[in-house]
Amino acid sequence: MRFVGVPILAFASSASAFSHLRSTSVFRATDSRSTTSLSMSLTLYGSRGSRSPLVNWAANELNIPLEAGDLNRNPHPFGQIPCLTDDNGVVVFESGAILNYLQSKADDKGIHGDAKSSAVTSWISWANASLDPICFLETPEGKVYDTGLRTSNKRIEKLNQILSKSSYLVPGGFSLADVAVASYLLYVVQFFPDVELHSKWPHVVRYMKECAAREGYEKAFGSDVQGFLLSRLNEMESGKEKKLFGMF
Ligand SMILES: N[C@@H](CCC(=O)N[C@@H](CS)C(=O)NCC(=O)O)C(=O)O
Repeated sequence: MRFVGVPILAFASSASAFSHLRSTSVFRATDSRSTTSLSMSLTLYGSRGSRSPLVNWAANELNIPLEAGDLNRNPHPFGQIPCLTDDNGVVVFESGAILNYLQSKADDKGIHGDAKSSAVTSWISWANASLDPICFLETPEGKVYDTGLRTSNKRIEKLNQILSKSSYLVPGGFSLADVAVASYLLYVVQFFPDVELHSKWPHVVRYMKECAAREGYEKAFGSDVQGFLLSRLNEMESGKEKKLFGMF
């Protein structure tokens, strides 16, 4: 989903333009006349002038009350809004994942039963909504012409920091969050084998290697793809330039 050309959101998506909102209090979301009964309270880190009101709208429609979070304590891994927490350790980021979470609460079932499943869902959404357009630059006709990983990028920089502290994205080990995120990163090396990632993001390269080395990856993509990727990622680690053409 792109918001290019919508002035208020374009303004809010700039990190520096956004910084003044951190001290601004956030409005309370819901009409509390007939609320969905929840055993915990939900906190939304968000602000007017961003896309977080779409979460408030969903909560209003479902009659789910939301507390306003202090933006200085926003736990979103990339510091963005919206982000939603509950008091059982659940953190959900990406607006689409938050809507899924709210719907599952209203239905009293669903994929967000605990902190791990909500984190996995959030990363899957992030991979699709945010990582994909960084990895693959498209013409207006939708043709991929290059990767955004040739230049510095603050999201990948943050991902590198996250992966410097933990092997995988969600505590507890490898999960579908890693399938979602590593798939895109590894496709970049398949399509653009000359790209160099290690000097900028060594922890991301370490992570890509561990994910690509998995048996499940080999079974899905084939041993030739796996072998090519591992050899190219090893070359990056040892500082070698890519001299030959890649797989495609
Ligand atoms: N795909 C994300 C996009 C989140 C996003 O770009 N949020 C903007 C506000 S609308 C933001 O936090 N910008 C500040 C930043 O990127 O540092 C979602 O749907 O939640």
